[in-house]
Amino acid sequence: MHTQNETKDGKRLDHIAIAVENLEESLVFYKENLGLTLLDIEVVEEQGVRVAKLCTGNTHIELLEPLSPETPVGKFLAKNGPGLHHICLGVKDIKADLDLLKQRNTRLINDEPRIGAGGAQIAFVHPKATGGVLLELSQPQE
Ligand code: CMX
Repeated sequence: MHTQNETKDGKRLDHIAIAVENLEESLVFYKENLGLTLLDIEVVEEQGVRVAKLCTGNTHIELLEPLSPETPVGKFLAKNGPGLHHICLGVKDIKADLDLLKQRNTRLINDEPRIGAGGAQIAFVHPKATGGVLLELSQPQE
């Protein structure tokens, strides 16, 4: 049964991700000044980021610090400076969602799921397909 927090097929807003130059400096605002709880800090080598996960109830905020300037977040920061990087929808069946998007000729960054933070299966949809927002789909680890 679906709840008010998710769609019929189990989609829900999982997180909003913000690109930052330095996690610890950014955490002064989000954790100390705003009072959000820091759940975890994790390095995701494949995506080239160090991720701080902050609890915001049913969803969370992720702060993304690049591991190097050549990574997607490093390039984003060089071009735009810190700011909103992507939104993430939690999904129940990422392969089915990707298949449907492929059938609809949607511009995907990842045709097949990769492993992201927390061991989730993830895939990105190109901002040109979504109205200018980088979109991550994420199927949490069972
Ligand atoms: N949000 C919105 N638009 C974005 C964007 C973002 N985060 N990043 C790039 N764009 C836009 C650019 O503004 C540009 O638009 P215009 O052509 O109108 O100028 C267009 O997309 C292409 O941008 P680019 O800088 O030339 O492209 P890049 O080579 O930097 O690649 C992207 C952009 C999205 C394909 C690349 O960053 C990517 O593959 N991202 C997916 C992986 C990722 O972001 N991983 C980090 C997070 C991992 C995690 O959270 O675990």
